Amino acid sequence: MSLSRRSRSYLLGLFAILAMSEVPAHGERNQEPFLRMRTAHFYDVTWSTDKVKVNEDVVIEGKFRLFEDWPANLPEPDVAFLGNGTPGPVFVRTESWLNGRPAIQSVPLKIDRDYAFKTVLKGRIPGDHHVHPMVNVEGAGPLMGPGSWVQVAGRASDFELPLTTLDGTKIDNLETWGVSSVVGWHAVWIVIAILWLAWWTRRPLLIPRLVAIDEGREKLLISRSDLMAGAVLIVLTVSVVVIGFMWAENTFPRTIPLQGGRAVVKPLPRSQAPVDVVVERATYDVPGRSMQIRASVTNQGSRPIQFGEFATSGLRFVNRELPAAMATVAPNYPKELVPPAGLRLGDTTPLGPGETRSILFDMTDAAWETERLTSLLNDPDNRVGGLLFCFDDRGERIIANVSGPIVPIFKDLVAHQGMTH
Ligand SMILES: [Cu+2]
Repeated sequence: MSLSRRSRSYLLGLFAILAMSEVPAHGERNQEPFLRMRTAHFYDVTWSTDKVKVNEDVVIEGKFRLFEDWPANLPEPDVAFLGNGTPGPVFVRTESWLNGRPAIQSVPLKIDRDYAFKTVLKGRIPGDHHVHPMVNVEGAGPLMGPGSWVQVAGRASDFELPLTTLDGTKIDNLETWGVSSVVGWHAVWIVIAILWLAWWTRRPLLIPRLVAIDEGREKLLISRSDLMAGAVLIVLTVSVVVIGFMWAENTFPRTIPLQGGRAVVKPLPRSQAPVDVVVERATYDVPGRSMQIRASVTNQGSRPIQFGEFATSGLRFVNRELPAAMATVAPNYPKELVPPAGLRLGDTTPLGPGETRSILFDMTDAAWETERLTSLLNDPDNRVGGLLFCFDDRGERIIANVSGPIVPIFKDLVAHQGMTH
């Protein structure tokens, strides 16, 4: 059964394509859209560098808002933990901060509030790694922010994690510290276990012993020397435990258990000039890969505002016509997360103080498909969620929540809600 030449070359070609094609993600796109659109919205995320050596730091900073329209099927973020989404332990997180407070422990977080985070990651294993900020919520799982590529250069064997403990003990490398005593104590117990097993296995085993019991001669099975060996082993085991305890107490006189308590972090203050967005109709045009949201927007502030960005699931639909909004996109921000057409508005006149107007927001891009967000149309709860970034005439930013049910449009021929209506 040999493959024909043709099918062989076909297979080779297929493998070549598979080998060449980049694998750009590590699972973040497989998260359900409701998880990505209606839980933690990350914004202002920055990566201090895209290239480090082993032992060098990359600092990830930014903010996230826990969305107002939190999915009903998820537990609320009463226990949350700040982490990082990376492919395995390729970095070591040496610092975690939430609103300037240490976030080493889990914290309860509040829905519809914003938090500023900072994590410091130290390069450990060389390679090109996609690095995301992440919040783990008990019961809801990991909520990922946007990802950027960070290259770690050098050799993994050069990695070091030195530390000085509270009592002044200097640890050269936390990666290997204490490993020898763990191995040593395991070895002691393994030797004892092997001796004990060997003592019994050197004699006839299961079947002869069963026969002896069946014949009522079980007294033959345990000899005087067996009893002696058992007694020696009891004495040896108890002595090893006592000696081990004394050794540990002596070597490490002060030990503090891992701290399992909860920290408390206050959310960032709310905006003083809120913008209210009430979604009137949201549609997703499946063939056109276009999301359109018609919403009634009320400016409750005292200055006119314009709309600069719609952010959802790490994607940033930025209004290219608004310089204040474009200025927030750093040159090194991952390009694939900033769709080129951006946010287009049905009406670009600024919204005056106290004014309410129905405005059409248009976000058209293949990213809806490539980021697999369109599978939200198959959800039993198909609601869209995101943040609308508004800018007043002084460039001040106000962040509004946008959420509502979304209706798919499957036919190309159906008229869009016109941009000019
Ligand atoms: Cu990623």
